[in-house]
Amino acid sequence: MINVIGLGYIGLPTALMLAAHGMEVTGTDYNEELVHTLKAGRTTFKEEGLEELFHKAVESGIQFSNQYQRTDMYIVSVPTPYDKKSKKVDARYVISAIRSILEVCLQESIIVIESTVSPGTIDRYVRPLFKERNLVIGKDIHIVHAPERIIPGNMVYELLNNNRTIGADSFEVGEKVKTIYSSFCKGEIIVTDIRTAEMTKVVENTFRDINIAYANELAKICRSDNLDVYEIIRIANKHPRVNILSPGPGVGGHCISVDPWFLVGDYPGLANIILAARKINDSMPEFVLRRIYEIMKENNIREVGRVGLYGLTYKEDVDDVRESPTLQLLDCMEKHLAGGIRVYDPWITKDIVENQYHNFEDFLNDVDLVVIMVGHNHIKQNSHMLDGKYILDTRSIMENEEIYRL
Ligand code: SAJ
Repeated sequence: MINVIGLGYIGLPTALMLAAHGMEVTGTDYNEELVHTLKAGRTTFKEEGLEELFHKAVESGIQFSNQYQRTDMYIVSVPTPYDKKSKKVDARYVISAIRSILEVCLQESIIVIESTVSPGTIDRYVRPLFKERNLVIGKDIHIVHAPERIIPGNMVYELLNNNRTIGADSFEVGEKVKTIYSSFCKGEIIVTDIRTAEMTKVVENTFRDINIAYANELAKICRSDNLDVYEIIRIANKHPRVNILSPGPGVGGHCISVDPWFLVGDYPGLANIILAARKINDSMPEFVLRRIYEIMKENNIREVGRVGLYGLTYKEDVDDVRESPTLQLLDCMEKHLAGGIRVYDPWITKDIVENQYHNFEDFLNDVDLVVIMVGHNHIKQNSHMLDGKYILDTRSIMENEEIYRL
């Protein structure tokens, strides 16, 4: 039996996928409410194809529990936040999950860590936990790192089709874990050592952060010289070896805006482009704020209360608000003691910020300037409702020529 620890954005789809492909699976989470919801037959977040997968897994007998199970195979997918000051990975949830596993696991268990960790974390924080208990690694217990790679919004497809990396101390254990993932994964599965797997994952997300930063820096340069960055990127991308990403209001999500900091924190003085990229992406919400003030001035909009931010999530068509550019922008406004801006997101039903609306029409009635922070399908389908409003489109999703862009 496989015990999946942590039933969040990664753990839940992974547990469901394994169960739906014939594995005996128990999903464990310490959040009682979450386990209760799953046991009652409801999923805990929205994601394309998740509902269907959930039903398949339930039919195949998946169990949910608050308890760690006595078995010989664990997959750990708990959060790995970073310490905002030191920029280093905060491995406390991984450590406590492993401690709890060691209380109950069978001899020769394999513990797979899917959570993203910075290079060296397993050596520094995980191996000592085994030594504390006089467990011989490679004999009494095995540790594996199989970093997740799926993108929110397309998780189910990517779980099935992405290539994967498995880091293990021995080829045999790596191959054993590969067999389990092969039950559903159609992509190539590469077995390597643990430090390489740790580094690879962080490097992938940093690559994307740097590329987004380039697009964002171009947006700033073009704005300063009155050039159309979108047209320039469109033309440049016709070159066979150029693929510039899209500028935006900042980088959010729990991965790309976090993982590069691990490299900055662990390799001070060496991670220079990486640090610069982080700073550029983190400066974007403030850049948007300055654009808002410019547009207000130009159009005689006197009150911030007549401005509305559309979108609270970190990207389109997901309900995840972690590190979202809109939240960063609201933070930035608070620092400047500016309040009163209106906010609406069709994907967020809970009240999480001040002046948040749950009805699109009410929101539109109260504002003159709509700032599109997220390109949800909802706004694309309802773009006609914005007629007569000033629009700042930070994602460049609207066709209309007359609107403001970054
Ligand atoms: N963004 C831009 N411009 C772009 C692309 C993205 O501003 O051209 C913004 C998005 O709006 C968002 C942020 O960047 O705020 C990140 O979004 P994303 O869609 O690029 O990535 P995530 O964070 O949803 O998922 C990433 C993926 N990693 C890579 O693409 C290298 C995913 O494969 C990983 O599994 C995930 O991080 C993770 O968990 O590490």
